[in-house]
Amino acid sequence: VGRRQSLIEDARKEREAAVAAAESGDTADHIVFEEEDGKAMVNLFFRLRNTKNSSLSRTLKVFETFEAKIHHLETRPSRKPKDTLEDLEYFIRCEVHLSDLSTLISSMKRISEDVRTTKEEKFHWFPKKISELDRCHHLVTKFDPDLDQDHPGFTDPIYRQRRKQIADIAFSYKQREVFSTLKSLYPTHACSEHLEAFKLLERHCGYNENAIPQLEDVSRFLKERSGFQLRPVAGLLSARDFLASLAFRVFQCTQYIRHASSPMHSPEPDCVHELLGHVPILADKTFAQFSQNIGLASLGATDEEIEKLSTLYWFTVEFGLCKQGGVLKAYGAGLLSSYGELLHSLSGEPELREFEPEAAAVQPYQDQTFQPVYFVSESFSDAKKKLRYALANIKRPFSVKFDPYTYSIDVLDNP
Ligand code: HBI
Ligand code: NLE
Ligand code: FE
Repeated sequence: VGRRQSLIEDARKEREAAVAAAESGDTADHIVFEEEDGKAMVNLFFRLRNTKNSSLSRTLKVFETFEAKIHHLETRPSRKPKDTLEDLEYFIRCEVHLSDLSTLISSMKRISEDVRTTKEEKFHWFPKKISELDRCHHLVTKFDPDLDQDHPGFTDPIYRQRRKQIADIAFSYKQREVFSTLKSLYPTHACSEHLEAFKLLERHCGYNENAIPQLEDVSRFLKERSGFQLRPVAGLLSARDFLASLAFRVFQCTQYIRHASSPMHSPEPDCVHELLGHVPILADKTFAQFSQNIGLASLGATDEEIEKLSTLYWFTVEFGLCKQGGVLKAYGAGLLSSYGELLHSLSGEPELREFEPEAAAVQPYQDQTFQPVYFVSESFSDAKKKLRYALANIKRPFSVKFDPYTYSIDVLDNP
């Protein structure tokens, strides 16, 4: 109890010193910490008169706007001689990005009085990398149709709504960091088939960090290389439907992109996953055949078999590893589209097993986070051979054959 008491006492003294420093506008020791990501802990002191225009909720909106995380807030009656007991002084300790700090302070000065901070910047934050332009988004609100009564669109709610939508898109624009981050890992982590196709996609299909290529262009490329084509799909399909399309060498491609808050891992497929993970590998003829074989085996299969086939698909097409020149590489699309899991899979930490279709088909898997187990194939042809044996064991009262001339499935009754 004694120790706890003295910790509380220390914390109180520290806070009082911070309030006093903020109050006097003392600019010594102003940044308590500045992390790599450009955030700083800031003490702010201000006064709110008890009038209609100044309210704490309005003030807190400012903090919300700049995503300043409030760690501590305290109030006391104002000490100004003319103020009443209802006029309050505030002390706020918050974490804010340095690029937002000066705008936060000037906004505060507009709606409250006596704003002082221990963090007056010595020099202004400025962007040092092109991606930091994402933080240079502070608007001059002078002509904002929502705020300026003289704006020609002020009385037109539909116009203002449209402007807001356009503004939201601009605010959430992030430089496409996923592409360049993943690309930097491929030379050491991706199998040679992926690397080769990726180069061609950069050269011929507009793969680059500033744009998402068109489905049509990528589909044309794939069709020339391996006969696979792409078609758009709105989200995660049932395993049965998804596998059926593989039988026709059709790959269903999602059209949306992962949420910007988690660029390095998405639990569901998105266009990053399809374009950087699946497409390059699907350009390989052996792998294309492997994928189509799983698809053909799924046609008319029982629910139990579909479950096994999709697990098999999971540990090969999505999360497969292979050996190349004695070195482990990734060929699974779920690895090649996730920076985090790509590193994890080859880190030596997870368990690795030799690829055996029977074992892989019943191995429990993770679709929320990284896999604890990966299967390693000797090569695509080896995996294809093993798969063929395993698929031959699935008994159906009919057999199927894909006719590449008519793009249709021939069904043959088994005697
Ligand atoms: N649906 N759209 C889409 N994309 C996939 O990659 C996908 C799917 N449904 C199921 C699935 N993948 C696999 O996990 C297996 O169940 C076949
Ligand atoms: N985890 C993968 C990624 O982040 O790209 C997607 C997996 C889809 C099965
Ligand atoms: Fe996938």
